[in-house]
Amino acid sequence: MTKTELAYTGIYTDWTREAILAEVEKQMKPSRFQHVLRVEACSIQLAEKYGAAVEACSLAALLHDFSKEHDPESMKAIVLSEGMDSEMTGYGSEIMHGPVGAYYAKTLFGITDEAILGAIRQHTIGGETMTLIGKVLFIADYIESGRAFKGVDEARRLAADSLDEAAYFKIEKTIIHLVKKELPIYTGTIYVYNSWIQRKVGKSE
Ligand code: DGI
Ligand code: FE
Ligand code: FE
Repeated sequence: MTKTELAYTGIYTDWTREAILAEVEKQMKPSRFQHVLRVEACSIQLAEKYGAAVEACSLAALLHDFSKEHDPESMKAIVLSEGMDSEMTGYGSEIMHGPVGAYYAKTLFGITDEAILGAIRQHTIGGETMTLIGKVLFIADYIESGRAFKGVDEARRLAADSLDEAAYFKIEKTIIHLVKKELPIYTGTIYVYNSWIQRKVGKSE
């Protein structure tokens, strides 16, 4: 399936693909919009390989960074009024943009599919449990063709064999990266790391 064949209308949202792209493009600088399109392309490839719902993965990718460049004060207002974890407000837009992006996916784009909303919500830190759609977005955001950090080739190799191995790699490397940069780690990030490492250790016993 090519991207232009994706319609969405009536399946996940009444918005057309063109209208979604136009709205997303308005929210961010051109370089980030290009990142979004690359995440979508990578998500579609992973979805086809692992048997995930292609249109749902495409839609989650297009909307995943919707709020990334929004004013942190407006995001904070949504976090508090929606009863989300207020600790998220202490990390600028980094932690809030996933959950706030999911809020816009629901309220602005009318998406009710919990797998799509959860994928957007969890895309930065992952989750103790993730759906297939959630894992596809989590990995595609990390390995899309424009990413060039040390370790991305290893992540791409892992993703060719196992979404779980790639997800664990991202979770572990993100913690290491944050520690090296002396950045504060959100409690949710540590919680997700603990749940994945416990499962991994459990597996090898
Ligand atoms: O939005 P993107 O840049 O495409 O990617 P993303 O949503 O995965 O965001 C990645 C950023 O979030 C990256 O710079 C690391 C940061 N991040 C993830 N977990 C934490 C965090 N930053 C802090 N300070 N604490 C965290 O726990
Ligand atoms: Fe993001
Ligand atoms: Fe992203």
